[in-house]
Amino acid sequence: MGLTLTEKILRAHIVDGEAVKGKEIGIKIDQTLTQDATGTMAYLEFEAMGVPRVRTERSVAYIDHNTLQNGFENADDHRFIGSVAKKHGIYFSRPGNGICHQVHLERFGIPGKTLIGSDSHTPTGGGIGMIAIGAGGLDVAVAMGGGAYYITYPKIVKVNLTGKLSPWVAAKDVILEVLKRLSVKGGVGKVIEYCGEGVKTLSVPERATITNMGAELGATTSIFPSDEVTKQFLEAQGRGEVWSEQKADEDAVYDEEVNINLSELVPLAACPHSPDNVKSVAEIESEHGGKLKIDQVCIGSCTNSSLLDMMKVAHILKGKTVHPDVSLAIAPGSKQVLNMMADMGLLSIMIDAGARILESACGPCIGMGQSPNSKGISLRTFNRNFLGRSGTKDGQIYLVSPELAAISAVTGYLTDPRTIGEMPELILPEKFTVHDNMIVPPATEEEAGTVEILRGPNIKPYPETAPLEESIIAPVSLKVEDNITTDHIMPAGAKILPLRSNIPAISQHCFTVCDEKFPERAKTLGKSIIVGGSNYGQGSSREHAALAPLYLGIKAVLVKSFARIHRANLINAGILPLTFVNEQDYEEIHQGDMLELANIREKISSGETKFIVLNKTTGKEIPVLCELTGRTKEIILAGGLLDYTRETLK
Ligand code: MIC
Ligand code: SF4
Repeated sequence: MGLTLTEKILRAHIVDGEAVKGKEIGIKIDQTLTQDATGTMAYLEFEAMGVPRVRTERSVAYIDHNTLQNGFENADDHRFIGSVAKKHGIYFSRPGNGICHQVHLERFGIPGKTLIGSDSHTPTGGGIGMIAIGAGGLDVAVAMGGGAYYITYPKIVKVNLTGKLSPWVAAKDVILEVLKRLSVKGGVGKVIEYCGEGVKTLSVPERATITNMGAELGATTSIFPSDEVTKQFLEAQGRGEVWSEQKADEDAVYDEEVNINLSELVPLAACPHSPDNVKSVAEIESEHGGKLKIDQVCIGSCTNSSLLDMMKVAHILKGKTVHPDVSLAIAPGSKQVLNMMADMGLLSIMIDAGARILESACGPCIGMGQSPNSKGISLRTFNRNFLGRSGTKDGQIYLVSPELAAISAVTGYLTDPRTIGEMPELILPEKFTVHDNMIVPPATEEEAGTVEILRGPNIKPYPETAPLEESIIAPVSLKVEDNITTDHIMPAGAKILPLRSNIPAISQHCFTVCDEKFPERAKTLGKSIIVGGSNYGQGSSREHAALAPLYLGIKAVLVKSFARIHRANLINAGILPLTFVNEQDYEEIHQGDMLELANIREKISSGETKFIVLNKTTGKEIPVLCELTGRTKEIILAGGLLDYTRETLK
């Protein structure tokens, strides 16, 4: 029986466990990446492991999230990461060099290799045939130390692409269509593998848009084959020698199949406040009784900031002026993109049209500036439109393609780009401008000893952990609903992001989007439990969404179901991840109820996975599951991955 591409790469990297669907496997990680908002923690954790030099083939530390530097905190963090990188064998991509995923694709990714990154959009690398997975910072730290990365051996979904995109219909519309069909939980436990005749009609940046936003499906990752198109892209980057063909066997067997005829797709938008709330322009117009007037357009983010995207945008803006009621902001994805935009004259077209050019960084995507006006309608080429993420709580964010964004910025309302007229053939240059002068190589092993680590006062150590208690008796400090994102649990934005290296300070903002009093209440209670609905913890990989609760005394989280990375982060932090056996029991627990998990340590040690939670307030017994395998069981018993790893890596 033939193998899928995912299985081929996974099997070539398995170091622990067996290739059996649903079972846990440990894979060898060839490359890692971090960004600054999760990076300081990851490097503190790496330091705590006591490994002198990274044991991966390539590790890169990017600075792209916290570039506002509104105070000393961000700059201190950048300096800290730069010094750790230099000492421990990690390449350092300086602020201004671009968004981690865009730069990694351009300069470091290699088909057939494994990559994990402390950012949920790491699957962008799947655009060139890598198995690239988003993970918590601690998992990345372990991989840098040479440890395996553990995932559930996934189910593999074949997305069979046929046809060819019609003019002005974009790669963004492909992934929006997939999200519409599968939903934000449709990808949990699965890898999405793109196949079929339609693949060769898509360029690498288009493929990367699709794999990037596959994160919004909750998928482990997404992957395209590595073919002639990939080869050309890598050659244009001056890296042709790293190319290899990567593809599934002809007779590969998949667990599920989705068919998409690219020729039939139309321009789409994900409406507020979820990436799977996808509708066509016509549907949105009819819901709004006609045209939808807009206030802002933002173009950029790791999903849509490639040179190709910028070429399309410049073509649409050429000779035009941004509508007087609209603010247009454009953030190119990397220094390379920005440089080439300048050389090709695209930048002056955009400036002339009235666009506000931002630096090559995440920027508005993570609420670092450009928050829309009150109730403002903002069209963004980004990947997430969760409530409040833009920095304006009642902001209405629509996720769209660069084509749709650009034409709408000119007309002043949501506009179907197919009204633009004839689409020119936009061809990527044969050679990209390569100048890696903003990537600092690490010190040699001999010099590493003399490199001093530069720590600022905002950098506080990892919170204290303790081995799992015998029994847990604790009240419910918070009850929340379905689809809670890590942006609810640990909000980001310009005010909170600078505290990413300071868990005591950032904890004061934990869950404040849902309940402003939560941090205070949890601290007063000393220890407590959170209850939630399905797909709890979707979105970002930020381990802060587990570390802040750990600091606030959360001992267990009991929900209908978890998102993959967040569940792993809870285990890494030593917090028990519990799920209801019967989802309707969610109704049997209220905020303030006292819960008991009797003899939990003994039960988990002996391998039990099903327990009773006693609601001492109502007397009701509630069956729950806590499925921990050998390794995750040991991690929970030890009080978290850091304690567990310190021993095993020695
Ligand atoms: C995001 O898009 O939410 C982020 C900010 O890039 C996060 C990482 C973080 O919270 O630092 C992610 O996607 O993992
Ligand atoms: Fe940055 Fe936004 Fe991409 Fe996250 S989704 S890495 S914040 S650009």
